Amino acid sequence: MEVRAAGLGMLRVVCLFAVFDAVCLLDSGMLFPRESPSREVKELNGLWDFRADDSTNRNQSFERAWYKKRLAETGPVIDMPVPASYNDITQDAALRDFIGWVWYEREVVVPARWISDEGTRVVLRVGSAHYFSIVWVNGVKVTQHAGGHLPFEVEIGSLIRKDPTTPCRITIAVNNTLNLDTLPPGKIQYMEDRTKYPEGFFVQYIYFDFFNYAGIHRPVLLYTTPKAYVDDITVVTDFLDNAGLVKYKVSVQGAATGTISVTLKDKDGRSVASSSKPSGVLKVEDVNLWWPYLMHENPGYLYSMEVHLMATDGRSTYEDMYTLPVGIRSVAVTSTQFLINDKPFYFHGVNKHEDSDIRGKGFDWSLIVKDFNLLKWMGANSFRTSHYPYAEEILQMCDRHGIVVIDECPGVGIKDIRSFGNASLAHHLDVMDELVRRDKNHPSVVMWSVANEPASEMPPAEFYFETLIKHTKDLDPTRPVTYITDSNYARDKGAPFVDVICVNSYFSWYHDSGHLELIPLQLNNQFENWYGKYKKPIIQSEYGADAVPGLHSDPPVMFTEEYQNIVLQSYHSVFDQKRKQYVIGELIWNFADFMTVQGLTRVVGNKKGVFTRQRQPKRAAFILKERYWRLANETGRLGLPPSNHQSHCVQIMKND
Ligand code: GCB
Repeated sequence: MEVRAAGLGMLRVVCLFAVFDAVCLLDSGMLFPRESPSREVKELNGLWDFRADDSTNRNQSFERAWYKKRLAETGPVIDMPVPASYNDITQDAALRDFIGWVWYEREVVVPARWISDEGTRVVLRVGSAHYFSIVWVNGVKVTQHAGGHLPFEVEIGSLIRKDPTTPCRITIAVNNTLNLDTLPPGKIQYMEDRTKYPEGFFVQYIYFDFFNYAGIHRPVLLYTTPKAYVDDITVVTDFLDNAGLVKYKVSVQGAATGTISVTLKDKDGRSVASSSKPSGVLKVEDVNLWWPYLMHENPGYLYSMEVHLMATDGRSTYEDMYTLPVGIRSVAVTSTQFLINDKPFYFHGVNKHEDSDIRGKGFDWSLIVKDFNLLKWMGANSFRTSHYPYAEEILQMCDRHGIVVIDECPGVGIKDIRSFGNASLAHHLDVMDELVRRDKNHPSVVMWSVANEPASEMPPAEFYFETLIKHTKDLDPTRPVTYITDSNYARDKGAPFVDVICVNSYFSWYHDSGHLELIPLQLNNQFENWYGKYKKPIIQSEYGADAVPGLHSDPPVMFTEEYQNIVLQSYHSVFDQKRKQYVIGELIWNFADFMTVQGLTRVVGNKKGVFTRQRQPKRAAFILKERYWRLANETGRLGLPPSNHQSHCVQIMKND
């Protein structure tokens, strides 16, 4: 490891840790549910009863209180898998395009011991449900949540103990309606012209380019903790010479007094540091830093922080254990560089979506693992969670594989001036609270993105983004903050507040369609203008072109694979000049084709993927693969060849 001037390094560590308490501002935790000797997890994934409220006023389900009885007693129900979007599960176009309340219900057998043991908390957790959710247990409302991409949970132990003989009936109503204050924003319009539209006909306008999939998208589970429990852990890491430093804080709920022990273990289970205080700094000699994929021969190194609590509430003693994976690394930004562990990091990666056939935005391990295999195959070292927070399990994969993440909140499509008002801003601040609380401990997350392509030239954008970015930095002063712009450098109102300029542009596609020859000139000017004005490092956060797989033409025309390739290559030649100066990354739009609303510019979805929606490569995937491995060799200090494994084992179909 490079030895830094001791004075300077120490100063940075002191500064970093001085601001640490800010990361602990939020009063309750949202630790990922993990099993431990003191905690059990019961997944409620599988088939739930499902019914959409398609009444004309979209409110009959509440008028008739569907939550009070079994859903099947209110009318016909169908099987609905959880997690999954409901839209593409049936053959019914009305359900695919449904706007309003849908109802999910499931009866759960709760282990008797969870019920009989008063010292056990039983927590119901929903990984995410899009967009607004209300939850009842045995007909009693227990919680509600606004926002489609972050988890919410509620303790239900006392409720299920009231009548231990009845099964635990969980009802979740989910509404995908978007309005000007939701994130993302949308607008409902009722059509009044009776010569064209029947009574009650309305449309949901959205200002973003992906299908507004809805339903319960991530796992639902019950988990237990003891009555006194580890509620939250915050870690901030750095290093000095070859010692790793882990500043931590453990918060406890349910007991006024207790003892805590914290042990940091390496990959082999050896204790490398420990403490008996609820907060402090753990020092790790000969540290294995967390490095990005292709930047080090041992990327994604994770320690395990085992937190052990013994607490008493006066009557009983409780013991809780929680283990948090910890990656030790630093992040910093200069006017021309993005530094991870003090080394320049170049983002060569992708933008993604949570999107696939049939399951829509539903969580699916097979898809996740396939995507990681594709990312690693193509030599991608990073992605942006365009345009909303992804499942936490995906971030855990990033931690383990060393894939660097720009973590984006669902602030996509803020285009209407009314979406810059106080109510929208207040909700946006809340969503950032939830996002930082959930993702603050992931080493893979190196930057927050608070929005995508807002109308940042509108006058209220200045106050809006100043407030939002300052708030995010107050929550987490250890990571840079950005938003993604497509605005002109001279008109953009939020850029003074970001740490890194992230620009989307589609030269020769949305502007000067067909004129590939203009890309170098326009892209060069884009970079020079932004850097000239702001002197901040720049990421090309989106670029690309639609290609219908198998469509060919030479000379290239739009929508062919050849056209997509020339767009990519023309951008790359400019990136290669500018990355020697201040361009710190390039993220292709998009990793894979994805579904959108129907419209004149979309042929069964957005086709800018370098993979198809079924994850088969277009020609562009090979161009990126060749480039990313070359970049890894140049910028990642590894000298790795692209792996071209040939399989020697084939399956042969016998015809005779
Ligand atoms: C963008 C948006 C992204 C779209 C993309 C496109 O600028 O950020 O959501 O899908 O362009 O293909 O139009």
